[in-house]
Amino acid sequence: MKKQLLLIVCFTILLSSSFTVKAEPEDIIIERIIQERVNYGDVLEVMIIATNNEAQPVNIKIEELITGEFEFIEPKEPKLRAWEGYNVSYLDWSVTIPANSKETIIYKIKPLLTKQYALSSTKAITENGNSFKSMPSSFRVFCVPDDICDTSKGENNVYCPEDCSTGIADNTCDYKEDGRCDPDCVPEADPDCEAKAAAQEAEEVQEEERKAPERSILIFIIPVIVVILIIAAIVYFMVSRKGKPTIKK
Ligand SMILES: [Ca+2]
Ligand SMILES: [Ca+2]
Repeated sequence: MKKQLLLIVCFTILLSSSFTVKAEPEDIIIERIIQERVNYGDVLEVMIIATNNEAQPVNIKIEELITGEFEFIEPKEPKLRAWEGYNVSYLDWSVTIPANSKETIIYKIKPLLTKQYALSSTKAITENGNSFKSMPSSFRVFCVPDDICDTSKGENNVYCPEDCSTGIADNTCDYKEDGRCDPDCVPEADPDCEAKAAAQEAEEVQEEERKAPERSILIFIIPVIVVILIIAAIVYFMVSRKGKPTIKK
């Protein structure tokens, strides 16, 4: 009986120790810190903080997918991975974080468009296979006004109203009633396009009505000309037959 009890105690200790080795979600915390507002042309500094709350060091691989319009500043080049026919840019780091301490990673990228960007979660995986991730982040790149609406910088009426007025071709339908039919909108999306389409339709109807009498005259004249031509052909045929000399036997 004593032997059995000893075995159960040993098994329980072994089982609980195997669980304590495994990192629980609260043992490793991954955070990403970025500025939420940057100006066009600015370099964005991204800080990843990995916190190890375990009583022992942990080896961890951190990975950051960076999709979108960016220039890599530090490091200069991302790594590339094929994914569903595309090359996806990413950065990764392998770090050992001592017990109850933090590790900070910094990288720098330059956003190439004036718009709202979103970054997916930073992912981390320990050598035991436990995975962790940060919250996703977003930030906005503000335009630096220069009186030129430059769509190659992503400027449009939404993200750069200082340079881009409503109703212009800026790859954004702005839906506004400003007397200009936005070429980026489907006709029903912009009230000005609807008005323009209605005016165009009315003009087409007027044009049709103007052409209608001309068409009815043509409908009358063409058959008359055809009949005259047929009669002329018959007369010509008969006259030409009469004019032929007859041979007497
Ligand atoms: Ca501009
Ligand atoms: Ca537009």
